Amino acid sequence: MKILDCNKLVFLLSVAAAYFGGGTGCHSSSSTDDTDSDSTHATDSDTACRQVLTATFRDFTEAHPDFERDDSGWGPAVGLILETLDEQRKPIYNKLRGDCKLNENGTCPSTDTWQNTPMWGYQDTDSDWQAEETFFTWYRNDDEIPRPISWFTGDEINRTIQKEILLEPNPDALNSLFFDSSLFLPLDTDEGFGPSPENTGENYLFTTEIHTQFDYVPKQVFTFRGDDDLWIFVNDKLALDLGGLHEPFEGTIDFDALAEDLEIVPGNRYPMDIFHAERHSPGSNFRIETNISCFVSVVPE
Ligand SMILES: [Ca+2]
Ligand SMILES: [Ca+2]
Repeated sequence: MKILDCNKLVFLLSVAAAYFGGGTGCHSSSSTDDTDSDSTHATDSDTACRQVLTATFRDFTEAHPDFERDDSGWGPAVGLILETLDEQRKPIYNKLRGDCKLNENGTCPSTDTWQNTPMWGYQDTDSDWQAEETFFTWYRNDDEIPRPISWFTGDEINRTIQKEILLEPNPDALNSLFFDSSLFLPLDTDEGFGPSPENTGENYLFTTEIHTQFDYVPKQVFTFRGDDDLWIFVNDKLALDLGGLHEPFEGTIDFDALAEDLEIVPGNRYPMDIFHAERHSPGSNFRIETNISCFVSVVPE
């Protein structure tokens, strides 16, 4: 599969719809990309079916205890969140530790000893995150986070920036869209908190929140590969669970195979809610491949 370098990735600032080609997360521009993005997006409205995912990025630094945390080096931790969304369409912390930590084969080791044991918050230094109250901040704006908080000494926990991720036609597959970055740094060094960790010179440590809708037709699939945490909800039900700090990992939603569980029927439009976190430098991989032809953005109020 072709891997595009950073300059092939186009992020479009949704807060300035007339602006294309800048703020790409890359450090130089590409005239070819500018042509592609203009032809695809210049006349689209926010509610149209588009080959774009509108993303809310929240920038963090290692001052947050869940970011640049010691990494166990294993695969995803399944079951860190519950299998439904809360009333604000945010993921819900699982007070148990979840089902298992996947191995490199994508299976749960039978000898796993931490299955469904309670999380102990601050005492649990080996867990993938610190506590329910720290996870609460991942997908909420700084001014939505109640104060005071005991575990953070700075003024701002996060800074929110909205951008768009352009899905491009996949040159290796018919009727397929993709986005691929092996250095996924959508926030420039002059955005958010700037370089973090500072010694990397790049802006790692951020979360990605996407709310969209799609029209379900048979044989659709959606594949994600990346690090770190990634959860996808379809029709308000957890459809892909790659949570936790981990190496790049891949998972696929086969909508037909999951149709009964997700309670979806061809011919109808359903919500898809995507939650990602880049929580440890230096790796940041983010790859989407799907034969869903377009998405209807649901921009948060
Ligand atoms: Ca950061
Ligand atoms: Ca990472």
